[in-house]
Amino acid sequence: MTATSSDRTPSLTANGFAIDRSSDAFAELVPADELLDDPDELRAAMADRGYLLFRRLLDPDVVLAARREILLKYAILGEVDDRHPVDEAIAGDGSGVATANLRAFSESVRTGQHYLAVTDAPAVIRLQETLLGGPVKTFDMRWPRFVRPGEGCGFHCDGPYMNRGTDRIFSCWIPLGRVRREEGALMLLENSHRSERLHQGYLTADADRDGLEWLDDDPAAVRAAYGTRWLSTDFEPGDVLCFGMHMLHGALDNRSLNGRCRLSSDSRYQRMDDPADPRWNGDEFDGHGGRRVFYPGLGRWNNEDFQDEWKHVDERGRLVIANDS
Ligand SMILES: O=C(O)CCC(=O)C(=O)O
Repeated sequence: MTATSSDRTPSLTANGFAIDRSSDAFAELVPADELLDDPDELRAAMADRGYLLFRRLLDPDVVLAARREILLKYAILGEVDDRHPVDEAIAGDGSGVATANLRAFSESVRTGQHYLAVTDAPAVIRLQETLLGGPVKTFDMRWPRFVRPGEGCGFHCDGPYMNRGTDRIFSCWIPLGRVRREEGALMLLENSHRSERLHQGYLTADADRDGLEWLDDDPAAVRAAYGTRWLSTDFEPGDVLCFGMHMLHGALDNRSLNGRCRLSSDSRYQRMDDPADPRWNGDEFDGHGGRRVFYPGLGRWNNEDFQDEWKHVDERGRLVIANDS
């Protein structure tokens, strides 16, 4: 029997749950490239769809330089197997993670010059200025994300994590290299930005004060409760996905068959004249507090105490990980 193309399409999961790919449950994100030069249409589309996807908003070479800069650092930890070309991001044994200074590592990754050239690219800043109607700043914290095969991300909105200053903020999810659906692409829940249930409950919370965990991990249950269809796509270097604080999202699991890790970035933008969330802005911002560093993955805790993304370290920056992961 010959294989059909659907036989060869890997199945998609999120948090280990199969994704229903029927047309009323799952669809493609719609690009907004043709709106880029029309500020009113752009703002209207953001209000209507809750997201804007741009293909090749960024120069792919700038993105790929950031990719290489970051993957070389992960290769030092053994997280990338450099018996393959480093740019392929094939997962290594991570043998250096336990003994490395992850505080220094994490800062080095998120302050790399090639990485900053992506998050703060003129095209991204112009887009944000159009959406926000004035001069903008990038949050001082940036979230470069390395996602190993088998890993994903629980469902949440960004609001409760970012909204102590204002909720006039947009997130940009930027693939740092190709990210096919089955390699862990971001997924947004269509129309969730209008969900009254979210607005009356979850979106009034402050993630730290209220000890939020992931909202849920079951994509079908979340879809039924808060939106219409899950939306995702295959991403290429140069693409940018922008969405607001009320959009419910998560990620498809990275199910790469050849061990490819997913590399992407989250960055946030707000008007300069709006108050900034002190968790992520200022000379010595303190994130979720305590002695921890942004180092996503390595286990699943339903994000209790932010552990899926933030890892406790000792005074020398060495990983201190809970035994029950
Ligand atoms: O890239 C991911 O897996 C999740 C990113 C995300 O949802 C976020 O940072 O808010």
